[in-house]
Amino acid sequence: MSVLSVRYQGETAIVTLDNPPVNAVSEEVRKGLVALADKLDEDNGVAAVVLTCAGRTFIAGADVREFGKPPVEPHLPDVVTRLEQAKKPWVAAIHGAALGGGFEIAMGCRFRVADRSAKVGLPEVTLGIIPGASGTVRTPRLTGVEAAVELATSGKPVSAHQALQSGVIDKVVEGDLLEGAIAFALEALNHPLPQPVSARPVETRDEAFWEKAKKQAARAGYQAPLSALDSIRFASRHSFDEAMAYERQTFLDLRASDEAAALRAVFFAERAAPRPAFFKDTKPRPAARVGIVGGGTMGAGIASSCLSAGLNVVLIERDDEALARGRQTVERTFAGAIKRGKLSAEGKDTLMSALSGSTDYADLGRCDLVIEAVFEEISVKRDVFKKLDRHCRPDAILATNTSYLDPREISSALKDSSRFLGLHFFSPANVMKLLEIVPVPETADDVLASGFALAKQLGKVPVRAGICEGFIGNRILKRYRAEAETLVREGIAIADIDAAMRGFGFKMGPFEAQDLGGLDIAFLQREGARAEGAVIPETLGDILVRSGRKGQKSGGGWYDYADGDRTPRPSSAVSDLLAAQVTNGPQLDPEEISERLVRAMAAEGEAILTEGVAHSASDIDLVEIHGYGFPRWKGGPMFWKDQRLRS
Ligand code: T1G
Repeated sequence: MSVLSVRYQGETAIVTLDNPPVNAVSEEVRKGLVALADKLDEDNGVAAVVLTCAGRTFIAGADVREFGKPPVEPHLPDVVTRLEQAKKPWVAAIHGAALGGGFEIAMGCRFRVADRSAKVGLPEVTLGIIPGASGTVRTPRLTGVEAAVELATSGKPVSAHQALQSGVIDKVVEGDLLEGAIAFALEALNHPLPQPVSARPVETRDEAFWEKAKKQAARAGYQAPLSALDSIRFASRHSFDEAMAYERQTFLDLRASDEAAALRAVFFAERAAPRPAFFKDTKPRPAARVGIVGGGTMGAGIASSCLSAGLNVVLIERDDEALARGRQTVERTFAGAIKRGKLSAEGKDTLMSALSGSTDYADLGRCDLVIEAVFEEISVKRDVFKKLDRHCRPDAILATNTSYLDPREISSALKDSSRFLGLHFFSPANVMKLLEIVPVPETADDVLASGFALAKQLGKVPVRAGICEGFIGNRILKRYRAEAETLVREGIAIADIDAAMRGFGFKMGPFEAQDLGGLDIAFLQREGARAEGAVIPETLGDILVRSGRKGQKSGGGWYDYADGDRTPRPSSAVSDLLAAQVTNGPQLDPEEISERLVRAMAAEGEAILTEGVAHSASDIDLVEIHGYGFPRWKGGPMFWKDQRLRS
């Protein structure tokens, strides 16, 4: 059964692409489109062609699964040109999203119409490449250089309304899209056809424009956005054909790059994450009403995330004052979203109306799921779960947000641990995409499946983690920090280590990040374990905390901070405090430093895999990317290590 079909309505041919799940442009699609263009050109009964797609979206791009293979003719740029040179005007009827190659095909059509909820965009940079079929050449001719730069370097799609305003599409169709597209095509035949996009002029911009755009594109931290900008710049100063050749070569070079391979791996890992094989056919329990115990930073963040996903939330706190504080934190979160233009005032009111608060656990009686986010102390948590056992429905799922305690010590407080689950959110919980899902041995399959379903509802990236200290993410963080301290002991400067990790792609190095979060959190954990008899050698961080240096909050940690200033300044006081621990070994360059630290992360990842705490290396990479700021374009520590082995 061909993915392309054609039927006729009067003198309009309707070409339908049906290539689930997202009508990606595979070799078959490319060949089919060229064949249809040839056929319809010769059909005298056809005056216009409407290109539409079956399923939930227009063409979402070239088939990314083909990227690892050598390109096969007809190449997509040639398909786009073939449609553009068609004797009859083609009208692209866009619903869902026209992305990458899908947007380029639409630009090959003489006209583009879309329904009001459609989106169009050039997300190629998110895959470490640039458009390879005229996205950086036709777009500036269609919508101007500035809009083209924004589309191609940000990778962010625009709405149908924005696309209409910027001339990317010709009409937003109200009502039936296909009928609207056919009517548009027939009306267009009554007027001279506009020039094909490739024949339209492109404006040139001055150096200041390109310098400013370059600074912006460089902030992404990796190559593709800069290459997309460079290709548009080239297109604004050269002929169409020269620009097409330049874009194509850049595309092919980037497609073979390490960054593109890493971003492709992350793309597919993120899509596989919500549907792990281990519970393929298990039906999750519904979750419409969620209870949250504890309105502190984590509890309020989780509440905001649930409300934003359209869930009803019951927030429980020990007293009215604490409850009011929790509610205020949620309000502030949504007020911030209004400021950023992400939410309307009415939208906020609607979300807040789904939030109820109480100090009485009995008000959790109708909840499908309850998430505990109280102080990280075992006795406090066990008390909470004893109360939940008494007040919640027997089929309600009871979850803990613990990040360090053993979930089995919490679940054993329950009569029925099969309904228990660890749901480890990351702060700020309404922003961070990672959700570590930690079952205990008794956790029922449908309860585990419900954790993954909740992640999908909340737009989170779920990763199943086994039970060990720190699960996957915090365990690797501990190893990363320990290795960073070892480098300090070997005489490598704290600031050099942080600079090396920023150079690698992290927003912050390990020491400045710890100063932001506070050195005392990990210190208190170690002290707690030492008090229970664990033998834990004194860390450099311990030495600093014992001398009152807890990080930014105490005016100094690994760095000094001037009052009200968050700029980390190398500290002679720290050098003095740690002098006895430091031996002056060989200096390392930034690559050697980052290599050393990422290898340590990967080594801990290997141990985690061997112990079965993580199900796959890509799960570990998703944890590091979505929970700990590991640069996406490096693929995660496990992918990075394997790539190094391959090179
Ligand atoms: N190729 C192959 N498979 C794709 C795909 C693609 N482009 N896009 C999605 N899939 C698969 C995905 O792996 C998953 O598969 C299923 O579709 C549903 O995806 C020359 C070279 C379109 C917004 O970067 O952003 O064109 O896991 O879970 O949440 O210039 O998918 O079910 O087996 O994400 O509804 C540019 C990528 C390509 C768009 C839908 N295009 N896709 O989101 O579903 S490069 C993109 C998306 C290019 C040209 C260049 C999203 C979506 P499975 P999903 P969704």
